Amino acid sequence: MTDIKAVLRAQHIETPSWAYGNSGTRFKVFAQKGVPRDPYEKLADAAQVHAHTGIAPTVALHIPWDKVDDYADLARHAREAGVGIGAINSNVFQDDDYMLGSVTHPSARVRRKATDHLLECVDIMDATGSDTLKLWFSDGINYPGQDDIRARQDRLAAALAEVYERLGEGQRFLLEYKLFEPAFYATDVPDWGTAYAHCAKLGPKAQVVVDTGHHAPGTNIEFIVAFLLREGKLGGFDFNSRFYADDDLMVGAADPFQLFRIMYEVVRGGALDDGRDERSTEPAGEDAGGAALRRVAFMLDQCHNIEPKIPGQIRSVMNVQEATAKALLVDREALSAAQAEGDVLGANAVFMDAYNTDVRPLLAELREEMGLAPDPMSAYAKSGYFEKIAAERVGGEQAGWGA
Ligand code: RM4
Ligand code: MN
Repeated sequence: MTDIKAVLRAQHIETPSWAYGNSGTRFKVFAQKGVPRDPYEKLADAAQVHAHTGIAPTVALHIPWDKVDDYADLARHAREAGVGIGAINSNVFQDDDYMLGSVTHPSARVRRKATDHLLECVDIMDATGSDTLKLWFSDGINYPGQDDIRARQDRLAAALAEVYERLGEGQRFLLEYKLFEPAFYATDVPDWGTAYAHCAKLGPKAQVVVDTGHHAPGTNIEFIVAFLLREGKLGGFDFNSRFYADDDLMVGAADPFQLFRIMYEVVRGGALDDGRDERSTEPAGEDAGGAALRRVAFMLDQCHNIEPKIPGQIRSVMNVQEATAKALLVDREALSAAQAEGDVLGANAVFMDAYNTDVRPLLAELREEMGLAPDPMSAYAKSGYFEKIAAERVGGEQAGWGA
């Protein structure tokens, strides 16, 4: 139990700056009270999530949504608020030039522009001390014959190679895949195999990120996790959940059992043991290189359309924490013994026993040991923070995703 608590205490879940702004579906984005108007206010909100959960010490940025004049100043502000800057997310999907793609676009001029943006994101990593660049490409085609599928892979490979070369010591990029949308016929990075192949060719600083919402229904995501971990190519997660297509609902809301199965493979693959010292909110030092490459980043990638945002993030962090605690409770010795004996039902029972354990008392105890309130949701509600931001953040333009 002490061991489990030590691992849980060191867990690090990164929240996304865009979760604090107004976002949602393609059809309507509902404005909420108290929503941040700039990246500084987003970081202040993220700091609340960390203050109440104790395990969300970093925040991912999305460029240009979080563009500021002085990134070092933003990083300083984050540190003062009690959090650090996490992954830098690039955005090559919201410019008119990208209608037919970004790095895979048929025009060399557009490809140059997109690649330059990715390089600019590495500059921002340098300025903020971030060690991780996250690449998601909406690139693809809607109609058979629209463009050459193979040539687009060549263009993608060329852009990735250029970004890879630009990465400094201790920096890496994570390549994200998504089955479909916005491209409806052929997406250029549609699955983990494509992402893996590009990363494998480039080297250790290129790793795959698994966005749990980006698979076909019925896909065995934990298998992908086990496989990538075995290959040393799992760079991180974008956690969210979905009932149909990519909906960016709160992680663990749609299928807590799937989240448990994923976290079990994470535990089994040793991915919670590495990079514990990475919880620091200080920028990564020169010597942090190896640790950055070994670390699996547990990031949330969610939008809160109808639910309040800060509590939505708190709930999500707690969902990952609960799944992790259950995964850690799996009696690995008993499981291995049952597996070795071919005891199908016995092995399954060991697995299910852990899943069916109520870990909430354990987590409440852990939080108290960490000097936190046992229930982060009610602690946040009672803190008065929401009333404060709702009163203060009047006027100005609320942050959104600019779609
Ligand atoms: C994409 C993808 C990226 C995220 C954007 C907002 O579907 O999941 O990770 O940055 O959405
Ligand atoms: Mn994502």
